[in-house]
Amino acid sequence: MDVDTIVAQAAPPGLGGLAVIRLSGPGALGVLRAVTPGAEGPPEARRVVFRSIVDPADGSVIDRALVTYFTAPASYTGEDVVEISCHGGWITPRLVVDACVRCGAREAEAGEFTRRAHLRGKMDLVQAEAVADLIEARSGALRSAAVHQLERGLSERVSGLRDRLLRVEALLAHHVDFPEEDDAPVPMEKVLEEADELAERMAAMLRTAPEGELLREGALTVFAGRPNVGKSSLFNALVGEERAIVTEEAGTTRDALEAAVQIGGFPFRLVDTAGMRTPAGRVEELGIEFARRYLERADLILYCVEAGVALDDDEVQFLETCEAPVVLVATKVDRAGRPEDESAVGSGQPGRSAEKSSPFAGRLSLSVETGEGLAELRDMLPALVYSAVVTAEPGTPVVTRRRHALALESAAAEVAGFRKGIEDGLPAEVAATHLRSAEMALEELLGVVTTDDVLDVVFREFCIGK
Ligand SMILES: Nc1nc2c(ncn2[C@@H]2O[C@H](COP(=O)(O)OP(=O)(O)OP(=O)(O)O)[C@@H](O)[C@H]2O)c(=O)[nH]1
Ligand SMILES: [Mg+2]
Repeated sequence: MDVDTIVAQAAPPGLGGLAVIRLSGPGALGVLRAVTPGAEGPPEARRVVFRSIVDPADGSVIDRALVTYFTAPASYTGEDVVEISCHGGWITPRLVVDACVRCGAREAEAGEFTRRAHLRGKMDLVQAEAVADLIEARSGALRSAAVHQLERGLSERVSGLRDRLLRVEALLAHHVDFPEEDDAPVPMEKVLEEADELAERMAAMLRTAPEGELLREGALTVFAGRPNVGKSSLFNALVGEERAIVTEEAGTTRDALEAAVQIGGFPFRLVDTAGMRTPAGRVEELGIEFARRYLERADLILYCVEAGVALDDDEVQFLETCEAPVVLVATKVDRAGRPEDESAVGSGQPGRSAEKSSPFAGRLSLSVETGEGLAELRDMLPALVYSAVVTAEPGTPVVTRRRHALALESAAAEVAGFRKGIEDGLPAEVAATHLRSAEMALEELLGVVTTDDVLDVVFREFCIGK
């Protein structure tokens, strides 16, 4: 276990009324006393006291601050912790940290406080990851998934899976070798039934995984269509500011332009691209090439076409090759007749998903000029990308990390392996090794058993002071 005392600024450096400097480790109180030499006696635990923080190098006062002392194990890290709330800004917090270092503390590495909290049993690994997600969340959806995870929502589900696994093992044991006093052995069908239910629970959790990972990055949403149809105008409208240049000339956009936005609480990365046509020059050609590359990676495509104008054969052909779901957007509806009059794009109900036979995940008409249809588009987008998250039963934890998905996948594969083993006539004791491997995968996920490598990967992405 760590025995040294670490210190870091818990809020990012910069202008702000307050800064919090956190110390953790057995020497926390000693460091505090060294930087507050005038104070009488140690502060009472969990009571805020007012102290002058002194530079041990020359005895000068750095700042006057509020200090709280938390005794182990009732603290964030489970160690002795001191929190110093001093004035914010560029210099003062840094001087306080330096003073603590001079008095024997070591500057903390990224994520070290939370890592210690995990190692001292204050939170499991999944909760520790939630701390990072909560801090980094740029959308309401990731924030609420993180809070749920911090409150042990995911941990409890995973522990529940582990309990069920143990139950399958216990049933199996009774099947193989039932004690005299029991009425009869457990039939194998009963064991397999339980295993199947367990597998289904794992599958249900895994269903949110692809979308859960998107919550952390944002869904790549690419605007495409012929030049001049109004892609950049729509991009600007959704971003909420004039980011892309808009002109009446075809071929205005040359580069791909990206912006991160939140729509209905969900994160999207919008990408405006060059309009597709036979390029007029090298720059435009490159722009179109860029657009193609984005389209290949897209999670969602907004294909724009002017209201009243039919899609031509090239466009239909192009849309057939798109792997991502496509929303057909009829633009500039203020100029055209009503959507009912349109030949190509007006056949669906605006703002509603098209019927199943349609190649489009959705279609609607809008005008950036009048704002018509924009709210419908915003309403439509989250469900198109995040349907598993949106429709998941309330309380179902969202699997937001690759690490979780991999562990669940491997556990599910082991349960399937167990079933297959039994079907293939393997002795039950041999097939049962799959169940133990599944258990291991779940324990690794929770951090019941972890190697330093796993911890390094998890905590590497934390910021200093967490
Ligand atoms: N009346 C009306 N005009 C619009 C609307 N949306 C865009 N326009 C106009 O259509 C022209 C082209 O708009 P852009 O947003 O630059 O179109 P684009 O698809 O990005 O064009 P390129 O970048 O050249 O491919 C501009 O003159 C816009 O003002 C709309 O909803 N109504
Ligand atoms: Mg443009």
